[in-house]
Amino acid sequence: MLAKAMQLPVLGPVLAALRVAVLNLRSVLVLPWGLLRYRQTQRTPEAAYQAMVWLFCVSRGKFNDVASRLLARRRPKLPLSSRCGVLGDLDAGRSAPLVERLREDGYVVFPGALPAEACDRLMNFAQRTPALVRRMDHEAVSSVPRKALFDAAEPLAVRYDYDPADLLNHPDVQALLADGSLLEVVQEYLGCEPLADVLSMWWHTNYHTQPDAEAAQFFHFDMDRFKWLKIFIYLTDVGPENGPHAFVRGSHQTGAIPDHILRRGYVRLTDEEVAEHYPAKDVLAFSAPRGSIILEDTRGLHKGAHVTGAPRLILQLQFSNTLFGTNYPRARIGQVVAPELLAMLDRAPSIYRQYA
Ligand SMILES: O=C(O)CCC(=O)C(=O)O
Repeated sequence: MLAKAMQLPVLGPVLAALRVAVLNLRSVLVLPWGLLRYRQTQRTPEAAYQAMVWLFCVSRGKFNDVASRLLARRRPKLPLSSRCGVLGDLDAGRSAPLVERLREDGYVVFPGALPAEACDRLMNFAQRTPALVRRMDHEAVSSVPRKALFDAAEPLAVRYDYDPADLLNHPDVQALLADGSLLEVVQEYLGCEPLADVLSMWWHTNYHTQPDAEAAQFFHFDMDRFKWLKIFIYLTDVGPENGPHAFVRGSHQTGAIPDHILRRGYVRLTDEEVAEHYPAKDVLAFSAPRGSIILEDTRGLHKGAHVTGAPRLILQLQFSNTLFGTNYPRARIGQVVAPELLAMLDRAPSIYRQYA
């Protein structure tokens, strides 16, 4: 009896280690199969996606680094014809310091980089296009429509999402997808020809009195691909009360998220949990005028802060080094109206293969 009791505390760690070993082995076996299936079908089997997330967590990011280096060898960077655009003229190596800051800090902010006219046109689009009403609170409210026009005076939900298919037809979105300065930074950061990936635009409102986990208002890391860069564009002025985007500086780096958080997998973290591990000076919230662009590696911890005042409208583009990972609903460009995108589709159609 005594001998049994003495063994019990040992058994816990042994079983845990055994479980980790089994999951490691399973992931290492499932992943190559998943990559093969992805090549055949352009869809990622769920088990293979879970294996990717697991391997990221147990290796504290090293697995993604190795996979990304291998991918970069297969798809070299493009010779871009223009490196000019919303971030300025990035010719002659001018992107290097930006990429260095992305590697070091995980983000770079360009205040007011998108011209006011483009912000106006996108706001106009948001005001006349029905968006998905996402109450997030799981209440069965049959009176709330699935899609509605956003009304700032009377929001029906904490979040409204625009359909990527609608966004893809907008001339300014098309121009941003083909923007020479964005493509330059993205491909230097990824180290390979980029792939246009998740495209979204959403309102965050003060509909809820508390932050909402499903609306990405708690800290979390993304893990949809091996490597990616997100481009957030504020389309409203954002101050502390409008749900500024928040990021933990440096948390995108390999090994920067502590083991005990990664062991919990893909979870939402409270501000207190984040404060336990990172100095306050590294927990940043970006108040900035409309048109501001934030480039960010959201492998690091980030969130949209809770909105207590006027709603925030944000546009998000993403470029990744593979589309293996989360399967997003397919969306297609209806008509190419931006000359910039027309030119890029001609030069490098593979960048846009998920949309074209
Ligand atoms: O709304 C925000 O600022 C956060 C967005 C976010 O968490 C994400 O895109 O993963």
